Amino acid sequence: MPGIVIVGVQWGDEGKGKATDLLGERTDWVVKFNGGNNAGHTVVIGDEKYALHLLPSGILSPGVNPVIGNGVVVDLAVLFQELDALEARGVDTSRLKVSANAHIITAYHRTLDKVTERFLGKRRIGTTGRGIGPAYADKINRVGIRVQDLFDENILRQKVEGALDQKNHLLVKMFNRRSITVDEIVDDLLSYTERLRPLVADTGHLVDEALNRGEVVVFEAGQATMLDVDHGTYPFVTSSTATSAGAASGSGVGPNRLDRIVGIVKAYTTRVGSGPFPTELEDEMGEWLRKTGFEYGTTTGRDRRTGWYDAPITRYATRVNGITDLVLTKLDVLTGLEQIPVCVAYDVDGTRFDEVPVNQTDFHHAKPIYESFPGWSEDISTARTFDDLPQTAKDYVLTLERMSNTRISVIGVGPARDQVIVRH
Ligand code: 2SA
Ligand code: GDP
Ligand code: MG
Repeated sequence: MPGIVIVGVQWGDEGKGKATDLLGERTDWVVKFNGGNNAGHTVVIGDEKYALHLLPSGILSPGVNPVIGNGVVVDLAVLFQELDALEARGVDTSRLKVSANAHIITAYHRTLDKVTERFLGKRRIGTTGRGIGPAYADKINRVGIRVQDLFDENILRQKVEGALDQKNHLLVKMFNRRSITVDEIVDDLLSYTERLRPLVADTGHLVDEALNRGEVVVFEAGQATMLDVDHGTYPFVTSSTATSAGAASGSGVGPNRLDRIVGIVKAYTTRVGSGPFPTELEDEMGEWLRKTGFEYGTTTGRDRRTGWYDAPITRYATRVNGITDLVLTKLDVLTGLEQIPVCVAYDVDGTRFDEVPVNQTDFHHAKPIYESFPGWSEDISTARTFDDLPQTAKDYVLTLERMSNTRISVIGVGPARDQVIVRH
């Protein structure tokens, strides 16, 4: 099975970085296909902890070829900061390739992201402020700057002029900001050209040839199903395709190259930013989950909102992504609870919904209908086989598996690389 996609099932931070890293030993390529430095993947290797934003998690495995695909938006300053920081810690980053078709995040995208959020006030999305939405908007609006544009100053200048035209009007007239000059943007972008040149490639072609040779390629999603621009809780979503379909369009290979779709799902639920979250706990229990699970944003440090496991969301993600296997993470965090509630359906203004409602207002009104399952008090962080788990923990996993109609193949019992149970 050479083409493996890793996607988030819920609202992100399920542990995709660790899952990708785990596959590292048997992987030849890791392709990031959507998002940008809004992502935050934490990988723990021995005593070392790495927080990756723009770079694919596979960069930490020697022998893996990391790729930034055409579907990614690249902030060049962040790219080189991350590379320098990893190099300083002894990680070999020399195999990284960046798609010539990836779009660039510029200073005006970052500024627009921040001022738009401020302007929206209570209606804000709660973005990471990294310029992601405005960069994708320019891509769709056909005024984006691509990696390949950096190698022709004339073209770059024309494109930046075109992109700034309407934006300066908006910045000055609507947001009371100073206008941004073409020169400052072009000079900044050109300052990266020589360092960027050797990294740039036709990455779709490279990955396709690797698949033809039978090499293993992991397509790593940023964010998650419920943040996907089409299938998530729109408008409280990110601006890219974070579901498995994006793996093909965002890396330039055909959908028939995707053999396994692995969904990463947390044993409870978290969300950063605004938007509906039926099982959210805004009480001491929620604070306990946040503290115990260490649920703070990897990129922005924001508190993550926390709540119980939501089974309809996993069923929905399984359908939308075509998930073939689930990795259940952070089961260890639930240790010590007497009872563990699981959302099995929703009550929407008196009507029962067994699946995620298609109507946004319904999802905003959805109240969880819970079933409770007995917890366990034993430390499970050293369990390495399914049978090492206490019976009630096994039952919890089997219940979630039954509710999602998909096999839970791997269970996370701690942040470290070896804290996993692989079920055969
Ligand atoms: P954006 O910046 O335009 O992508 O924000 C739009 C929404 O997408 C959410 N989003 C995320 N949610 C969870 N984790 C993400 N990455 C970081 C992490 C987040 C952090 O791993 O912790 O550090 O705050 C991520 N990236 C985007 C975002 O919260 C908005 O709801
Ligand atoms: P990602 O965005 O999906 O890659 O996830 P993040 O890295 O943002 O957040 C997941 C966090 O959970 C990280 O701090 C991981 O080190 C940690 N983690 C992953 N799997 C497990 C697990 O099974 N148990 C515990 N306790 N922590 C885990
Ligand atoms: Mg994250």
